[in-house]
Amino acid sequence: MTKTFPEGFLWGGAVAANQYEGAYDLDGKGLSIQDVMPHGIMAPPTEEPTSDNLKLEGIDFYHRYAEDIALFAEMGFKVFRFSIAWSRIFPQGDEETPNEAGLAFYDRVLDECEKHGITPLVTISHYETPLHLAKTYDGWVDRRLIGFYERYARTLFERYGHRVKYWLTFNEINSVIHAPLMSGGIWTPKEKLSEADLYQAIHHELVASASATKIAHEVDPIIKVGCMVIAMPIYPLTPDPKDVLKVLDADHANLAFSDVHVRGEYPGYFLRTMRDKGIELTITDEDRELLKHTVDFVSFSYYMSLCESVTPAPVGGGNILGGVKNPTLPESEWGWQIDPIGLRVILNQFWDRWHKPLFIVENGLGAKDVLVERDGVKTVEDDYRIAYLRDHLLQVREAIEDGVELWGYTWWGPIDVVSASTAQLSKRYGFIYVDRNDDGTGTLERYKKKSFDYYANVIASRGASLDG
Ligand code: BGP
Repeated sequence: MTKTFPEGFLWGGAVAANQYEGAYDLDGKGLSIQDVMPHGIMAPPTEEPTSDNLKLEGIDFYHRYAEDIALFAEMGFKVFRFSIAWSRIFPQGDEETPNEAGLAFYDRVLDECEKHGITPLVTISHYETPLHLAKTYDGWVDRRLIGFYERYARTLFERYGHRVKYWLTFNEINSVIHAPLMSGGIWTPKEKLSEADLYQAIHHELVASASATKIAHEVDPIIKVGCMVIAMPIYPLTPDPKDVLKVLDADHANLAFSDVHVRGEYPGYFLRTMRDKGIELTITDEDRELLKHTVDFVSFSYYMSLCESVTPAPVGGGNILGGVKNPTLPESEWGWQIDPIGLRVILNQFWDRWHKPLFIVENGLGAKDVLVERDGVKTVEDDYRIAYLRDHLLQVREAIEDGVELWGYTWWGPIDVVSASTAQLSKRYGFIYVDRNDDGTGTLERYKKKSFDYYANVIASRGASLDG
């Protein structure tokens, strides 16, 4: 029997401003932390923007948005997830009034989405804290960031709330433990950052997220606000109960964020961690009240699973979170282990844990593509990407059969963008190839890959073509 996805399922793709917009200093935009991170998350930032930073120009979506959104529409996208660059709206982050030219740009993007009947899904903060907030306040370590973020979020809801129903507060909020600068705008180098400051920053982000949820619902009750986390099933490497316990600890470290977002208070295991670490968080009564404004849905990125073990074992490659390599799984050219079944596992776990609607807002394969010519047309024969997409969607379909309430699926990087972790363009995810190379050369021309038609067919058949 052919199984299809539900009617109204939101199929689409996801991107982030700093990885594709370019125009880093146009129309009043201020600098963001990404403008001084030319070499990815592990490398220290530079003093000034440098010409080897591919994000400064990105793939020039800022000027080519109409053409790109038309291509998404051609694939049949129902939803387009993008982020707003905070430093386009508040160039320094702490101003009283927003930059009108920045706001107008996103009006134009939304116009194009509406023209094609594509529902926008907007991330308010996706790894692009204004640089001034990072340098002057040490990012989210400073409580004043809550107020700046509230002003920014309110500005967005008031301006776009009538045309944007779905919002995400922070991209992969649980990554801040591992990537304090990229995720928390924390300028203090990771090795010098105290755990007390890190957890206080986390608390500030969680309060800001809840406060934005409250504001959104006040501005327009129809708005749906979601949290966004890295989802990572963690398996014990062996049946040793100590390995299982290690998995529990690792799960808790990841899930604390979404537990607070969904339950409106800190879970007991998190408070215990604070006690064990000797950290006394500053939590006001007002903070506690704000945290009760819980999210409408839980969204997440899924790229891989990992293992945990108490005995030393080879380290897993990966998307920000650490862990042990799974000896049973293949991996991408960047060492990210490929585990479609893990997606079904995590969908079920999340649904069972919270009974909140879920949204897969990132999933994809970063690979080296080779542009070839077929019948006089340039393309990429990316069968590996098609296989990845098919295998994951088949598991998503199973999870829906299991009873999981899932609103949609946005493939990460439907068009090639600059990588978040390595800042390369050669780590390509797109169904659309962009002619730009790691050395900055290239015409920026767009070409459809083989996966372009494949995804279009999947969407048109509501997943029935996956069996073909
Ligand atoms: C997630 C980020 C995205 C995106 C993706 C792929 O962690 O939210 O911004 O980039 O991973 O990662 P990368 O670009 O490092 O391959």
